[in-house]
Amino acid sequence: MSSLRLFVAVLPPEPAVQELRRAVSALHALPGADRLRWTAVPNWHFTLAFLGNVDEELLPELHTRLARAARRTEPFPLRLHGAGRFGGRALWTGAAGALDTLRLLAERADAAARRSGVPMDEHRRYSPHLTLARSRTETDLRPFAEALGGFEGTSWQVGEVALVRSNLPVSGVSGERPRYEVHASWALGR
Ligand code: 2AM
Repeated sequence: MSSLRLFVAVLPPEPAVQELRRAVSALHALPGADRLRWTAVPNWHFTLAFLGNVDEELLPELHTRLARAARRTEPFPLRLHGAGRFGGRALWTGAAGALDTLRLLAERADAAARRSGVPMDEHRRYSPHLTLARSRTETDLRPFAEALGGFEGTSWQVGEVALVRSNLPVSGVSGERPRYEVHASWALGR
């Protein structure tokens, strides 16, 4: 049976992406920046739930349940905020604003996936972040996190949740990044 690699995400709107892009471009000049794998700007997102490979036959139920999760959640304010890192492996920007609602939406997306039959066995504790760069080896990311630490984006109203398909690179070309495409999206609230 064929399957799709999927995750549920909040996508920042273009003005927020451009603010972040300007802030991140300053990091590219720091020592060691060229040894990091920077995520592609059009791919920037906040993951709510990572589904992994989902059998195609589960999709109708998944769509119905995610639509319901979206409908039950009112639009909420969010902004890009500061920087952090997962050890020496990943650099990210965080979120501020109605984080309780973001978490609630993440829980609802997770529950929607489980109830649709997605095993959700790669579950991680939810920690809102937008990954900016990754490193294959343990790297000191502190200078990058410090340089971006004061970043505050303009708040926007999250009005939509997206189911995103991740197409992993098949070429084997080192450094090639996954391609993401929005598979479906639903408006929040009624
Ligand atoms: P990351 O940015 O921290 O790597 C697409 O891969 C998205 O799903 C990314 O945001 C990635 O988080 C997230 N992701 C990948 N594997 C995951 C997992 N096992 N659990 C939770 N999120 C995951």
